[in-house]
Amino acid sequence: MNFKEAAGEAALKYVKSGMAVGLGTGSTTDFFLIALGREVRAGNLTGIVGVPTSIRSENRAKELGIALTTLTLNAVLDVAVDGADEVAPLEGGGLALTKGLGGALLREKIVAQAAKVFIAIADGGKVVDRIGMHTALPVEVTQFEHGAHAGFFRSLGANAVLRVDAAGKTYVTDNGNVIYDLHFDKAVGVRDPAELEWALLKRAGVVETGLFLGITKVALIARESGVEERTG
Ligand code: A5P
Repeated sequence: MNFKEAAGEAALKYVKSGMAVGLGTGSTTDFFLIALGREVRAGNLTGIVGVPTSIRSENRAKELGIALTTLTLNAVLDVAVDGADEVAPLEGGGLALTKGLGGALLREKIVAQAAKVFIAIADGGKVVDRIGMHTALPVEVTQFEHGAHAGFFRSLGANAVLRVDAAGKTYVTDNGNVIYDLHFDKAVGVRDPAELEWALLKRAGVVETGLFLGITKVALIARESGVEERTG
């Protein structure tokens, strides 16, 4: 079993029959979806309904036999499970995540905020001292005049790169927006993620950031030595 699979399997113990479950996006979460689908089909978990965080996860859940619902019908989820691109301690307590390399950050945050318990699953390679030390921070912005943000992102200390798809075309999210990946100095990372998030969110045109601050109740980190549980 690889680390992503170990993390995905470990999240299963937080799911009980009758729960409404947020279904994340990404290669680690895919192992959780496979495990959840397996238990549902075997009849070990009954009455499970899921809210997917992307069209990709929606299709995957359908393939795996996981029934779906919406936040309109189930405004509060019992639990949500999702991957992360970075996991770091937050100054003052709690956990900070970077998310969105898979492009689903907006729906992921909507679903995470709707969950009583949000669980992040990752392999040990995602653990950092500070956000921004390992990966870029994805920021979803409206297509309208998105080029206008370049100077703003620079003023925040970031080298911002408009995301493109494999064919080199501008990447468009499930919500019809585009993504800028903000690269900070990896040696330093982001000293104050809360301040950065606030600066980004108050800018018109910025729809959401990949910063998940203080949302995570438990991070399941899989390594050679086993799956570590970090509480947020
Ligand atoms: C999707 O938009 C992301 O937030 C993913 O959850 C995150 O990128 C982790 O993906 P992997 O599990 O594929 O590394």
